[in-house]
Amino acid sequence: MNWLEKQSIEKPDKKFFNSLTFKEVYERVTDLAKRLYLYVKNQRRVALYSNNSVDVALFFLALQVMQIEVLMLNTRLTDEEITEQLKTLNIKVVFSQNKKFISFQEVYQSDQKQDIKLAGEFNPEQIAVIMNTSATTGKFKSVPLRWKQFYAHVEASQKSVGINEEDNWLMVLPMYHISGLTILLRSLYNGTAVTIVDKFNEEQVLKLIGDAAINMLSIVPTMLNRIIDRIERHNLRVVLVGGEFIPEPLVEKCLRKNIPIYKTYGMTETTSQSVTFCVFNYPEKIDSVGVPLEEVRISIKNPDEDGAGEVLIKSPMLMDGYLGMETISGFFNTEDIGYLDEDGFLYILDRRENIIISGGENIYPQEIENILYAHSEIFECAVIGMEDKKWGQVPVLFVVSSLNEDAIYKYLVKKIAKYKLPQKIVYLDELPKNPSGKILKKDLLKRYYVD
Ligand code: S0N
Ligand code: MG
Ligand code: MG
Ligand code: MG
Repeated sequence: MNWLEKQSIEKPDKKFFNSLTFKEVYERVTDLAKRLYLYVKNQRRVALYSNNSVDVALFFLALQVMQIEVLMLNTRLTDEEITEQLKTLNIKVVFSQNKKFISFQEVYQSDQKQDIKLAGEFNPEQIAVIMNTSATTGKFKSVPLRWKQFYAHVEASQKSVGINEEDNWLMVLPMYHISGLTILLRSLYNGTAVTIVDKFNEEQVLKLIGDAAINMLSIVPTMLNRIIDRIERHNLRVVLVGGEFIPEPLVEKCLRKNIPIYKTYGMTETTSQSVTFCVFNYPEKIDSVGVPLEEVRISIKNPDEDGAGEVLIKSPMLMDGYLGMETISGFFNTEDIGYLDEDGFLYILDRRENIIISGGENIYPQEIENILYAHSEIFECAVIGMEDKKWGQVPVLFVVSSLNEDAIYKYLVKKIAKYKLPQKIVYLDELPKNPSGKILKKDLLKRYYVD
């Protein structure tokens, strides 16, 4: 029996998400699967394109009981980026919130129902979701997550943050990121409630927190910064914060306001959370990202004299390997730099080289540079992350080019999502290079400080 069927029998009248009970979700999903059959009958893999909604949650679950691989598309991507992802993954069928693809409404209204056999149990080896992550090469990599990774994740996560029958987890992080999707899956496994909102709206989130309607929250620092000063009363049991560097003043504010902040470190490749801790319990470890979840092992590769090196992770939540690439045997190299203290707490000193995290979205300079170099009037370029009050970091472009700013933006805006666009362009006659011709990125920011 799969988790949804089980909860619909054990807790039929309990709220699952928004106004729907577990039994209602089960019935809606079963009905939807029958209507979906004709659309997906020859497909092994389809995509969902949607901001958070009850519909996308229902479609996701229906595709799971049909044992179809689901690519979750980031709705901030441009049409060109989406086309490229669908082509690479050989996906022909996309369901979406709007008419861009096959709309959810169309499927609900279809009267072509097929009686089909649905998954009794989620097969551990079945790929449940695929999420594409940007990569240092400039081309995205596809992370396939199988049910076995989710089985391991929900248990380990539950042990790290506990469970309460009254839990109601606010989903403001997008379901197309692992940070949002795992909220749905943890709650499905735990038999607890989720509140899905379509986008991050400060007033709405503050109201939900203030009314004590929700007690569980996953959030990135960029969002938390926007609301922290205005949180007064609350009933929060766990606030899971991660996805980007977490500034210490933000953590301190949470502590002062009695907000139970759990710092977390994880990524799509590890099915989210790998390392977590409640800062209340270990205020002296405020700088760390926490201790490994059960069955997670952390190892530091080539440590320097201070014990810092590349952070390696091994765990049952770790993906088998990127699609089309080698299977990982043993440890996965996050390429982030960190160290473990004597109590086993992990500290992240530096994110992997060249990654820029803007508002929780990962940006790889190489991707933007490759696109720029494809233009005949861009002679040299380097994209570098700069600290930013609002987004944590933003990309800045250093360029040697005969194009003006407008022309550069016009060229980029069709090709890359808006959050990847350089927030500033600095023109130079030539970029600093080492004797072998490699652009000295670290020098650039220092030498041409921009504010
Ligand atoms: C921060 C968010 C909410 C910002 O979106 P907002 O305010 O809704 O913006 P819009 O109204 O859509 O657009 C306004 C303008 O802002 C630009 N823009 C939007 N987002 C960004 C951005 N990130 N960077 C830069 N610019 C942005 C728009 O383009 C628009 O521009 P103009 O005005 O010019 O048209 C939103 O970005 C957001 O939802 N961010 C969070 C994404 C996220 O979930 N990231 C985490 C990914 N990481 C993981 O999944 C692994 C870690 C993890 O699992 C985890 C993380 C946190 C907590 C828990 C966990 C866990 O382990 O469970
Ligand atoms: Mg991601
Ligand atoms: Mg907004
Ligand atoms: Mg955008």
